[in-house]
Amino acid sequence: MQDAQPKTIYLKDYQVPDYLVDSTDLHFELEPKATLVKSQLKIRRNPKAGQGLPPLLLDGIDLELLSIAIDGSILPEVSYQETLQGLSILVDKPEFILEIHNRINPEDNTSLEGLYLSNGMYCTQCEAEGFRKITFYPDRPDVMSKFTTTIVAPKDHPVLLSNGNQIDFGDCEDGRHFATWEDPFAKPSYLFALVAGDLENVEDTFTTSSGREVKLQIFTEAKNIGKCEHAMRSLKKAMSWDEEVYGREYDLDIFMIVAVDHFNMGAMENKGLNIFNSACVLASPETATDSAFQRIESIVGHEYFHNWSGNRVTCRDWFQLSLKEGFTVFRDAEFSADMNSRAVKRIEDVSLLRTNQFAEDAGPMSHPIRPDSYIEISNFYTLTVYEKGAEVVRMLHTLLGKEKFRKGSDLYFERHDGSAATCEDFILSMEDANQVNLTQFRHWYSQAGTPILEVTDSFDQATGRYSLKVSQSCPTRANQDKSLPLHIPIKIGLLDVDGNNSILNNEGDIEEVLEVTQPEQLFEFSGFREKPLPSLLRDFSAPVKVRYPYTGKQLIFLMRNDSDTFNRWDASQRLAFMALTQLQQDYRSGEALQLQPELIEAYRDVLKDSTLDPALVAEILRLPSEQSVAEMNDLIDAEAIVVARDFALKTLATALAPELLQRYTALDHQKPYSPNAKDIAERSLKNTCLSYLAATEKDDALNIVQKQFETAGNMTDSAAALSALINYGSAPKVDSAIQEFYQRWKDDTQVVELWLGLQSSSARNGTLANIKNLIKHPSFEIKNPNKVRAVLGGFANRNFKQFHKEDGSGFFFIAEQVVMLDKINPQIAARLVVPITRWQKYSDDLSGKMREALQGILDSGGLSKDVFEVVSKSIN
Ligand code: B3K
Ligand code: ZN
Repeated sequence: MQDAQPKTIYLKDYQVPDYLVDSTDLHFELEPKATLVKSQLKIRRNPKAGQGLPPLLLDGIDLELLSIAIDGSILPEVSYQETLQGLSILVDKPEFILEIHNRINPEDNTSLEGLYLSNGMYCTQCEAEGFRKITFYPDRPDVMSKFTTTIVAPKDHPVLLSNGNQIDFGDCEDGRHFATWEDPFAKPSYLFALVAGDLENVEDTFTTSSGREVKLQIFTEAKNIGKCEHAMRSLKKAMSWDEEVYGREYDLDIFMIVAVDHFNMGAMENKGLNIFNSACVLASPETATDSAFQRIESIVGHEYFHNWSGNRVTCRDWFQLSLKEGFTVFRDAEFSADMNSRAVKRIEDVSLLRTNQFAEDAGPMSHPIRPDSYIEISNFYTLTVYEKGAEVVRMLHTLLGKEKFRKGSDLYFERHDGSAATCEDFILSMEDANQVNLTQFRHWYSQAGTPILEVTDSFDQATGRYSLKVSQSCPTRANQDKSLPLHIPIKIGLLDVDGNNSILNNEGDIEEVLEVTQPEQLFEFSGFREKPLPSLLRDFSAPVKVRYPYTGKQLIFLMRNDSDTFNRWDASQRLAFMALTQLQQDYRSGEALQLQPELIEAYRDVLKDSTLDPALVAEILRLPSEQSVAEMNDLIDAEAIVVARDFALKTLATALAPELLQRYTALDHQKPYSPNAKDIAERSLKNTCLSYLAATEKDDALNIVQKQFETAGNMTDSAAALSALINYGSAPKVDSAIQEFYQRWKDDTQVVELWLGLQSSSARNGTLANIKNLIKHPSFEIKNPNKVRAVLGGFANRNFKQFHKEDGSGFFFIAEQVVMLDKINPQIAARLVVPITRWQKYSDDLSGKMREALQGILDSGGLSKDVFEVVSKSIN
């Protein structure tokens, strides 16, 4: 819990470690309430750290110290001191063996950091600073050590795992058994892992490009053993992909994944022993939706790719987190794009970025992808570090091109293999491998905020010259220096009156990457007979907002003709946003609401276009979420957003009902489930049509929904129908569907999580009361982050309408839960509070209520560093 004065850590204060740890031998005797940890560390003064022998500082939290010895002699109490952060030990020689014995209590560890129990299984989570909850250690990523781990446990925990290769196992004299694991690769403590439990596994092999055979194992509780196939297939695909695209081969003889029900995030890349949230690894057609299948493929890939971008080359300090996370998200996004529909993957990622990362970057926790300070590092595992970080890497890829980017990444891996690197090292490798200068590009690492590009154009009929003027600006944070101009790649095309791409230069290119580097810059093109229409920021080539005065007609033209699929979708979003803005204004000025007939016709055309990828049709049809509309508005009027979007949705649904039904019926073929891109695309469109039909609230439409609910042969269709019923069905039918679904699936953890989430995101009035009942339901468990995310997170993040009720009831409820949850799991509590911290952007009534809720949290006292940082930064 909170120190007297939570301390801010600054990047500028970084210093190399005073001591290095050449080897780490760990010995665990597992007991739920009293696990004994013995560590033996071979310590050496760091030659890079200066003169003398300063005290050895070890991190340690919630540890019961039993003994300390140096070179076999127990240390007297005068030689060390226990501090709030750990231990300070007096040192009188430059090299020695330090042996520490301590006790920990995994059963009472509800923070899910360090060593804890999940359904009786021991498991660990050490990133970022969880290892210090296991034993005293220099728990920082630039201390890399070779680990050997012995686990002793009762035999009702038959599986004993740690990093690396198993080198020994056997029975102990007292009836317990043991296993010893050795990891030949030096690693920081955050990559340490241990698992012990009654688990089964599926096994496979992968032969690397150099011909080595690797054993692959996925461990889970026996009841889930049938749900591992998709993850295994994804793992093998990821291993081949990394060899082909990055030339990276796996390096150990074994790669293990363990599924755990209680987990703070998606998964963790521990060396050779990845630990996964069950929801991100287990799937079967009956129980998992298409998005779950895709999520699993991408997370399995992500964690596997970390073996190089994260483990072989790790981070010097936590300010460099985006070095491994931004790069690895870029790698996993490209992997998913190669395995599925590239355009749809890009649309999904950009939607997430625009809706949530842009909001983060405009909010009180705004930070650069390489933050310059933090109170609690767990709060900086953000969309900015991950997703914007990935966009920054993508921009390098766009600017350099595929081959040069690869030369840069090869050099980076070669130079820094086996060491802890910085973002600067990454850029330097890109520069040195390609003889380019990225000085200005570096500002992306130190500057927060979403840049805005104002684009205007002009055409000179006499000379046939067309010019684009681009001005860039970037909103600054409080206490931040004036923003510097960034180096921004803008991919463009220019469409002629027939919708074809014009030729842009003497090389005959129809697409160009403009490199914007100045606050204001002019780009000229010649040889035009008529003024072209610009298609700007194709494929979303930079994480920026582009403003160009498109008319509705021009957007419809782009929607129909742009050869860049992403921009076709983007035009539909701009168009919808324009309509929703108008509707909001009309609502506030008491005008009758109406949707432009041209807009309805444009949607009808898309819906009827059988040449388009059905997944893209679905993405275009789907109106921007309330949350993304809110992000685009300078001042959020929640009620007007809800009214405008509801109106647009119902008007479209009614006007397009015949075409929606036609498309739905054509796609409603019963074929065996397969999560391949084509089938996923068809289900996506089918279920988008279904949810529009349901929004008409007509009996015949609701009968179709009911029928799909009753006959669905896979979870995607089943969940889509249940969601449509929950939002639009008549009360008795909704209740019985909810009960029926639960009775059928109550023993399946992943499905129950889905079931909880669908209810908490229901836009129906009365949802908050239902949520208050749900948290008392036997399936809810406050100590399980997935359940918390489903019910409380679903409400605060995915239920715009009910969460933003004008009486503030949604905010006060969440605030209450945050205070309670903070005592159990500070990381999860700090995530949950975020939606109420963005009060500055809301209109007065709601912003006042949000502030009141935040103040209540602060006043409750005894907050963790996690919640304290998020709340105090937003309220001051
Ligand atoms: N590296 C982990 C995240 C750890 C978060 C700790 N609070 C998972 C990932 O990004 O791959
Ligand atoms: Zn990661």
